[in-house]
Amino acid sequence: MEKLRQTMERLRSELRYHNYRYYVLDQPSISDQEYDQLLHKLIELETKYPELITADSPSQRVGHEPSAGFSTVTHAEPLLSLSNAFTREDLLAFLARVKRQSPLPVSYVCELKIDGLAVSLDFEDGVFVRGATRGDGEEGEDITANIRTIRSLPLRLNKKASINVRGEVYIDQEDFKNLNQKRAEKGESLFANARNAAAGSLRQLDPKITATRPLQIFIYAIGGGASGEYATQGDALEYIQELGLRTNSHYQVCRQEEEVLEFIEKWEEKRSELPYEIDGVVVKVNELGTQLALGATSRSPRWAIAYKFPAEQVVTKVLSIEIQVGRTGALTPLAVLEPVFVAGSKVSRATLHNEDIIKERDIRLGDYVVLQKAGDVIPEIVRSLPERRDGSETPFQMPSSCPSCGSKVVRLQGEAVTRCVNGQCPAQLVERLVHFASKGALDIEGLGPANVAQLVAAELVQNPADFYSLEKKDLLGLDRFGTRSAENLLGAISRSKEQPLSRVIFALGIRFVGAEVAREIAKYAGSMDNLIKMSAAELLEIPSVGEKIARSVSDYFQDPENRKLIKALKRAGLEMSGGPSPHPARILAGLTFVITGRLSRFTREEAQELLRAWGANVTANVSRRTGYLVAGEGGGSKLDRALELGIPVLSEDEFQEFLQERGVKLD
Ligand code: 1X8
Repeated sequence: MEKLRQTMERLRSELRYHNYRYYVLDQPSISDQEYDQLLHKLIELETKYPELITADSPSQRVGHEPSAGFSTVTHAEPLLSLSNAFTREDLLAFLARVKRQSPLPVSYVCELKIDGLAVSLDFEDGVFVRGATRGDGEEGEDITANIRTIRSLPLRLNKKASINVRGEVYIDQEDFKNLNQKRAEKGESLFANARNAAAGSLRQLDPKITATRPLQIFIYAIGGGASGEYATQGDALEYIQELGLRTNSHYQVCRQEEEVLEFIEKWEEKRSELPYEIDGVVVKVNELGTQLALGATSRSPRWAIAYKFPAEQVVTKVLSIEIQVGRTGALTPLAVLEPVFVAGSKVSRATLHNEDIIKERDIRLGDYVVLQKAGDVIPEIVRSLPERRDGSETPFQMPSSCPSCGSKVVRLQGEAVTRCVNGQCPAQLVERLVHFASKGALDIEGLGPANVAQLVAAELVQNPADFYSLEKKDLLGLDRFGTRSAENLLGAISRSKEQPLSRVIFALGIRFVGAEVAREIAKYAGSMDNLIKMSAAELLEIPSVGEKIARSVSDYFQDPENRKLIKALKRAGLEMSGGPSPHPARILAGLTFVITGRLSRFTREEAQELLRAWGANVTANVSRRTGYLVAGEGGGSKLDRALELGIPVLSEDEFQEFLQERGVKLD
């Protein structure tokens, strides 16, 4: 048995070596037939002696069972996105800032920006154990079984390292074309571009299907920053290669800024010679110590930038202009185009933003226009081609009434947006409800535009809280709903009650409150009850909340309709908590104080400021809602009123003790 085990391990070792030569180095040293013979010998032995199969055997790339769904993985270290540079000026500004902020001389590494999907991979003692998508950067999906099928990823490293690496999964252009051709022959739907094909393949629940897709991978970084093995990104790339992982060979260490610019120019010209799509160049600070010193914002590292190649442009025709009504009532004109391929995908619609932009770009119905698309960016109409007009083109006119509800629309002075201001407008309601249920919000699968529109039309849902009182019989009366789909939807709705506060805040669709700001607000407020009570001034204390946001949030919660909605959501059983713990500075949140009389240790104003800084409310008059009265020397009517209402009264000494007990620092 031991001899057999050794034989099998020798076969595996040989196969690993040839895999490496073929997929990583692109320098095979045996023929495909010889490789197949080795693999078959191994599989034969493994079939006979299944107890001798190891998880990292080259035969074990395809898992056995399709899974029901992907589980969530929390990244040990967030996967940040890169900030973008679209022009030479953007890039020079980045280089200048780095130079200014760096303690030591800087060199750079330029790498190709692969147009694929970012993944995070974990190895334990040198064995591949987990692969995850980037997700929102904090949490991704566990796609280990699918990643295992990628031949250019060794399942075992050359060292017994326990490390996390990051890379990009992609499909070569040629492979993508063949894949689509095969799909066309089988009557299957086609992928719009290589990136979508790679994304779709990684999202397969059955790894057997993923295994048939020509996925490849480049590894470009090691998680956790510096280690004894390398002190620069250039060295890290070499170390990644030493581990047996596949890196992209077209990188360059640049000591001069001029070299960075030359690298970019060179690849902008030569990009079409590569077998895969790139959408730019990543420029990184080479020295890991300097990377650490520069740090990162909440979104992206300050030591790297993605220089995006200029957008691709094509000419197409505007067939008509439709009007969309958004959740805030904004009327957005949308150009319906003669379909064209641009930057790897088919485009048949493009937003025209608003009336002024259409005028500025002089876009008329029937015009030929220049359409531009850069990588993953939304396609845009840049200008019209007046020289190609034949006189049949007609200028665009913003409608004077809402295409959904027919009420008059308004455009305020100084604003570019035309709005339907009917709060009951069904199109707005549908959009608000769809937003509430969307992926970044309460994430209720099954509540897309079509189903929500049905629910609104059937008058089953008038506000988001109504989702929670839907019953199976309500759904069974709708199009495309059977017992199974109705139960699934009700399950998804019910599960959404556990979503954290931050998602609920985002889901409400408060103007100017995106997912990121919602997270900050949730962290600070700690609970919906606290948030409702916060004044605009208090909201302003939250990092990343400025005047505009603070006013919008406080206006939102002053509106009785909105308060009713929050109450209804609470009654429906939404937890609206469970998010990150409250901001340490808000340990007095929810408490209301009144201060009266003269204090000796601080002035009344100082005491007020202190309390507010730690999250408490301070009001002028004692009422049933007052939590504590702080009474200094000579308190009069307020003291009487507090005693009458049974509200606790604190002397100045007691007040200080009270604060200290709760961890409020007094200096
Ligand atoms: C994204 C990408 C990076 C690299 C190549 N391709 C990408 N798509 C690289 O560093 N070589 S880095 C990156 C990111 O950090 N978001």
